[in-house]
Amino acid sequence: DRIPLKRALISVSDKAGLIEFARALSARGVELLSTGGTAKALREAGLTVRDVADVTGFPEMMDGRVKTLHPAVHGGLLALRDNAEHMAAAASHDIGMIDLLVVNLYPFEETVAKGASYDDCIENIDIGGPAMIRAASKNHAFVTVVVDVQDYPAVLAELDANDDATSYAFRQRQAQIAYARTAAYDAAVSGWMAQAIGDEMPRRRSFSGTLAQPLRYGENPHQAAAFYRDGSVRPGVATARQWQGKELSYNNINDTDAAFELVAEFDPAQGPAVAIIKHANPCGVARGATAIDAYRRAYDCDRTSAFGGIVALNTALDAETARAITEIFTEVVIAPEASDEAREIFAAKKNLRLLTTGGLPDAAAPGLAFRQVAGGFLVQGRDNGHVSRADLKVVTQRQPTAEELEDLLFAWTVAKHVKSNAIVYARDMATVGIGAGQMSRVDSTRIGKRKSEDMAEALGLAQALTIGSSVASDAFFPFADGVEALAAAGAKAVIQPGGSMRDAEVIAAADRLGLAMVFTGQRHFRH
Ligand code: 93A
Repeated sequence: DRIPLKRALISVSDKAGLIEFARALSARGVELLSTGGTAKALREAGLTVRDVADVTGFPEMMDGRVKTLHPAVHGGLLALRDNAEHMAAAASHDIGMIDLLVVNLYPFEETVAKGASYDDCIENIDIGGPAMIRAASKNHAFVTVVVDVQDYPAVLAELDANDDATSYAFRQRQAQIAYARTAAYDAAVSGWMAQAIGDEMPRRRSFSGTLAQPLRYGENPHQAAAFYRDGSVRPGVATARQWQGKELSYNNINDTDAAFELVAEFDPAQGPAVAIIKHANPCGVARGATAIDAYRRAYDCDRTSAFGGIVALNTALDAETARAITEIFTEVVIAPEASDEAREIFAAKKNLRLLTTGGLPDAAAPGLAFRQVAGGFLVQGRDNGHVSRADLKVVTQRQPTAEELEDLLFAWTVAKHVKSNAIVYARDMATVGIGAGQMSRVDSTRIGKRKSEDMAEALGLAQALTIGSSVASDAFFPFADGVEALAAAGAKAVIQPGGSMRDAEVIAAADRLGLAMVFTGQRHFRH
């Protein structure tokens, strides 16, 4: 199964590492064929190379749209070397065999990412490259294919280990990688077109990603895992720069994402916001006059749970906030930026990971969210829902005060990022009690209250901060008991979608208990 490499076709857009690789091939006696730009680069480096145009007998034409789409190329890639008819056909048409194909495609994804025009994106859809990659991969019994600059050293190592030949196992693995690349490429084109058409959920599309990082393990140590990128340039955990600390784990990535997406809801122009996340749920969120103020108030929601948590900021991390964060064990901190001084403070904490993103993602942007089920996966538009003051409908006799309204909207925004059933108590733009992930809404109500009572005791407060608070519920109250439980916790104002069959009973209970209640008309389940 060892196939010696005699002839290589190299056609690459990304010319990184090209010269060294081609020189190493040439030194092993491999004849080089190349397309225009690649051939030029190789010649300039003093290498001997034959033009593909010379092999096909056709010049590259139509702005390069047609350069390698020719039987002299595809016959050389597809012919079965052990099939007499194939070899006779090749001989009669003077088609030489190609043993190694090195292609990296027109940078379609990068062109889209930099916001190029529609026509520019179209022109960057590679046709000849994928055609050759698919041909060479199909014929991996005889042909070696390379689609990634990172694989050049592995090819040379393989040749060194096999007397300038490649093994079947190597070629098969390269073909598998190559098909992953062409599939991802076409998925990117289709996804971009869906976006251009403005169809968020087209009936027929495919999904794909490229490996960002193999992970040590998954949610648990016995699960294999990897992190894939979807090509989006959205500032966040996938595109962040990590300054220090060991590699992020599967759970870290998941929690860091939850933290950053939550703080991105809050416009930094209206002041800093901080979220502390544990197990994908917030255990404290606050806005503040300063970052450290927001951090301390978020921390005071549930100090116990904040230990070993993940902290996200919607503004730059400054030195004093960094110092405060290091007072307890924190796994990850993510922020748009971090000052030099803040980074120095963190440098002493070897286990703390610091990520900066360069900006905040747009919480209102469209996008897709996935969930796996047995036999398939569910796809939906990401929850980019938002309500503002004008959307709210007061349904009780008592109107919420201006402060209550602010806290209601704040709590509502946090509740969107809490697993259902979600109950979020807030005061002065800080959460003071969060009930998450319960099967009964009343239980979430009670948990938020109890946590607030525990904190009041720990902080030596006269009473729990849920007393006088404003509360958000991610979905409607099916019965009046939830509202009664909120009143028992001392809440004064409630925000919820409304729409229950028993809305009238729920509103009557709120009126009887002196609560102000507003409906949003929008639900934020998060399961
Ligand atoms: O426009 S194409 O789809 N038509 C082709 O026939 C073709 N053959 C190779 N683009 C084609 N390529 C691509 O050209 C390769 O995939 C590679 O990305 C690029 C290399 O061009 P150059 O050698 O001129 O820099």
